[in-house]
Amino acid sequence: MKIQKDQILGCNKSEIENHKENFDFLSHKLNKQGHDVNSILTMLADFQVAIPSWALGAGGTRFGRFSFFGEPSSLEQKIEDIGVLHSLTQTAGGVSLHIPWDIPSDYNAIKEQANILNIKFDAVNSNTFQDQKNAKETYKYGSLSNTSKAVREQAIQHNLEVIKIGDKLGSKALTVWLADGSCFPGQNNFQTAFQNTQDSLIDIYKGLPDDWKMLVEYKPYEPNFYSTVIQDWGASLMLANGCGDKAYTLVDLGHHLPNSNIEQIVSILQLKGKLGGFHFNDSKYGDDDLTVGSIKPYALFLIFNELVYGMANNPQNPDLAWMIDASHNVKDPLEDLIQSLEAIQEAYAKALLVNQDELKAAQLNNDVVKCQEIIQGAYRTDVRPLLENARLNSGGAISPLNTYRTLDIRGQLIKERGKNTVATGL
Ligand code: AOS
Ligand code: ZN
Ligand code: ZN
Repeated sequence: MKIQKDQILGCNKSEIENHKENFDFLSHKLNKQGHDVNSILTMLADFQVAIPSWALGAGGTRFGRFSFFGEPSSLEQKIEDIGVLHSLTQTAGGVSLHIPWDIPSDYNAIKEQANILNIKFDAVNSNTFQDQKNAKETYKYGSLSNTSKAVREQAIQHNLEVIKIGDKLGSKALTVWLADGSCFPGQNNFQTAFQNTQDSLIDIYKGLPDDWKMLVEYKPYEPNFYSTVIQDWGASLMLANGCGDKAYTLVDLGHHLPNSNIEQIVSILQLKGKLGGFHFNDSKYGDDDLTVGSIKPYALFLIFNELVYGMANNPQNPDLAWMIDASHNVKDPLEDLIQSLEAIQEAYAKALLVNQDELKAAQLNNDVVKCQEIIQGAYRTDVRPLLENARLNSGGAISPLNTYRTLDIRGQLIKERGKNTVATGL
């Protein structure tokens, strides 16, 4: 499955007149306000988000999984799907693999395929939350934090193996997310579990190539429901600091207790040069992994506002690894990812419209009302014509979703792969 350039051009034809009208109106208005529309368009075009291999099939819950037709069942097919997303949106320029779900059988072939599609291998994810076939030790009571040295050693070796696999593909980061924790008070000694985790991470860190990063993801609960070893950004930051300069905190939007001020967390981590990666999704209750921007788009914008500020003012913080971490049951996964990518670009574009000089002046005057007006003025702008234009300039679709449907991509995938496919992964 590959979308040809002229198929996209064909679909753009019916949208171009409308687009031009909306874009001219908006860019005229923004230029008058003193914005540099061209540089905003370049920034939008440069902003690339990695797609995780496990988001391309239907997700599931512990109550069941309803598969979606024409899902990818091999790594090649997953990359093919990301290729489709990338040609339409021009924003999905990366893939994030999960080992062992995505071990390549032929490294050169997979690299060449990704290269042709202009997709780079982003952070690789290790998996010590499931027991693997023929594994000697079990992760039932934890992996890097386990009281058994043999279990910890197995988990460390797995992470080192993941680094090796990623290295062969050109990845530059390892993401560590642990399910480690406890379900009942008294089950674990918090201090021992934390110390074991730190020591294990240091052992993994020693195997990190010089130009790699280690991203430590936190999460307050699930699958353990009393305590999680790396429960919050504080725990993650302590562990990263305990490892060294190449270790960073990774923020996943769904991994916070209700009403946490996530924008403040990302802001301070950037100030300290310790924000390494970011997982996008949305949620109403917990780690719901819903489509980005589907529940709390204003919160997403406020987070982007801090990210934009940090990217402009915190050279001490490295470039971030951006990834969509969403997965669910009810939508065509590719349509869902198109919606997520759109929501990300939309929040980013709005954040780029915040006039930082004016905001600073209003802050210094303690003009609280003006501060809010500036922030909300940017948020209320309909920036979609900017997104359309950025895509158009890079050869993408004015409307990725309409084009996806007009070209009947899902229908073609079903023809190629069959109806009752099951994706590998969760
Ligand atoms: C789990 O809740 C985390 O969000 C992980 O980043 C990720 O979803 C997991 O590693 C996928 O299997
Ligand atoms: Zn995540
Ligand atoms: Zn999660």
